[in-house]
Amino acid sequence: MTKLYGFAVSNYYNMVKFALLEKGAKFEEVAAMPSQENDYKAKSPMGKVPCLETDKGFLSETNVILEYIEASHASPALLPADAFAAAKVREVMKVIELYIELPARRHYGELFFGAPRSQAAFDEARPVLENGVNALKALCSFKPFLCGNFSLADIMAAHTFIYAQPVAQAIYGWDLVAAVPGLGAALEATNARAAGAKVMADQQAALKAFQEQAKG
Ligand SMILES: N[C@@H](CCC(=O)N[C@@H](CS)C(=O)NCC(=O)O)C(=O)O
Repeated sequence: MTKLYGFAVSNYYNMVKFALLEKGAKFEEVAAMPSQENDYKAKSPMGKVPCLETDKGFLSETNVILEYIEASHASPALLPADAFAAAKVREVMKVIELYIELPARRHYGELFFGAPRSQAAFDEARPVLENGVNALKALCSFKPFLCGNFSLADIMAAHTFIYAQPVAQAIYGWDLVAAVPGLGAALEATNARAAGAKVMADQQAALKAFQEQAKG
């Protein structure tokens, strides 16, 4: 049986879980934290969460796992059949990962773990986020989802903005979602899907437990 390793606070983990649930795939969740121990790195070579155990072996890197899920479960399609349209969805996914998720992630330490502000992160992340937001405005139709029909890009967006929005709000006083007309409604529709609601409920419960544990 397919096994998804990770934890429900991880937004990358939740992207994969969302896709598996959308596909109606049978899978088991295995609790795992990022680790540089050799036994975990045998599964996920960078020691990151998530990784997926399949009947042929392990896979890491969320976009790769999402592509594998799409290729191995035909229905419902989460990428368009047309090659160009599918590439446009992948373009949006790449923009979200490189120019929203990764710059926002530079502030996770400050916002979620009480780390001191990194001035370099403060100065460098905002212009990247601005370009990312502008790219989404240019690339997405929001009719009604990011690229028209529901796709992997919506899954990635939902579990990127879930943390990127509060990060940008707290660090820059900037509402990233409101900055992209149509994005808020698309995210709401994504999170209202049965799979989206299940992932969100699990994420909220895990986040609460995580915050309570952190308080000690
Ligand atoms: N590029 C990786 C990033 C995954 C990632 O950063 N996961 C976080 C948890 S949300 C993690 O494992 N962090 C620990 C680390 O970076 O060592 C992917 O796409 O799966």
